Amino acid sequence: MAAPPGADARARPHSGLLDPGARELAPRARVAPRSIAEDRRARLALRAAGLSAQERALLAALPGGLEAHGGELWLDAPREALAALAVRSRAAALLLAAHDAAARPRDRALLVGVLNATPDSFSDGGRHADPERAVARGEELLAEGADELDVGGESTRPGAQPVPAEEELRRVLPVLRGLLPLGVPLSVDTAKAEVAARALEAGATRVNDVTAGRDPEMLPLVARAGCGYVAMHMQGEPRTMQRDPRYGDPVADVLEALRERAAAFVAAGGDPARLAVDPGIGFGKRLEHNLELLTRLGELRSLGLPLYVGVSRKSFLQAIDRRAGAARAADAPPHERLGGTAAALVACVWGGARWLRVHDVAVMAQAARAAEALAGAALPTAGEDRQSADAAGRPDT
Ligand code: HH2
Repeated sequence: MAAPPGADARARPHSGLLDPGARELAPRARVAPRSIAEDRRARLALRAAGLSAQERALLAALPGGLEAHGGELWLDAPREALAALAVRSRAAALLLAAHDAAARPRDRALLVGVLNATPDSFSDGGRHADPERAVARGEELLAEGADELDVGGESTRPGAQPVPAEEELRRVLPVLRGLLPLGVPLSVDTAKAEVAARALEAGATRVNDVTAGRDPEMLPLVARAGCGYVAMHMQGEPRTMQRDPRYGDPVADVLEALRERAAAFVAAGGDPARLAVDPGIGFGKRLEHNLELLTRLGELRSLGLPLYVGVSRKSFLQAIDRRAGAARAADAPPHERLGGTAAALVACVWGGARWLRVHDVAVMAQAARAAEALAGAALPTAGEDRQSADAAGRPDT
């Protein structure tokens, strides 16, 4: 059996369990980073007293199985095996929840403010086409609590036509230069290496690429520059991507595509510590694909890379309203999709997203903080749990 839960120096204490049952059963869940990134094993210390003989036999039969240590049992099993068992065993389902909650990052999610210097973006097209107005909007986003600003000069909305590099540069460079004195990290939302190179010279420190490196010059460029890079998944291209997107299992397919792009980034000489991956909500995806990705976001963390997600104001939120027969909400323009965006953001936070790309920073910062608190509030840290167990006079095992 591998090192006991909690004995691994790299292990982190858990936080954010949602189900008190899981907390009862596995009060000392630990997830070592390598167990997420590499072997995906669930290593948990659990209370023997919380298990029936039947449940104990089921768990003991898992590869790796159970080992008794004093009054505790240590489980060390592949997460997938635990997930398969969770279908028919409540204890396994609770342990799975404990593992997944422990696998969530403890750092707060960071907010990326969207700044589109375009005439045709789906929700704010034309509003910041003038560089002065775009910079003023950037200042507002910063005041609202943005941790980074993402400046784009080409819309990627469904049906959008590509824009020549010179035009994209004409749109983004003055905005980046105007924002530089604010001292906030800047990213450029572009799929063109030429635009990325000039934007980096102008002060951007990250490239947000919705094509994850389809321009053959992009990955070598970002590797040479040593800048941050967001590799986003998109099926097809913006002009046609929503015509008939298809997947086997959208989560497995997106995971494999992102794994391949991450490997290409590293092969080009990129530093994995500068890489984030994005499932590309709404990019060549139907409503059910988007929902599947958002509700199973945590599975993408098996790549061991920070997740970057954009749900803000997107049309899948309108599709949800349409499906629910909420005619009034379904007719709302994108900038009124605040409630849907906030709800989707909760799923992102609970799924472990590190970066949240949003238009409405103040409201979404509030939603993100609340989502974090709600996840954490249901589960004190291991130390607090021990204290509360002691205070209640309950045995600790
Ligand atoms: N979504 C949009 C644009 N860029 N980048 C990443 N990494 N993830 C996203 O989900 C994402 C993105 C679309 O939103 P917006 O920029 O508001 O619209 P438009 O492309 O029409 O300018």
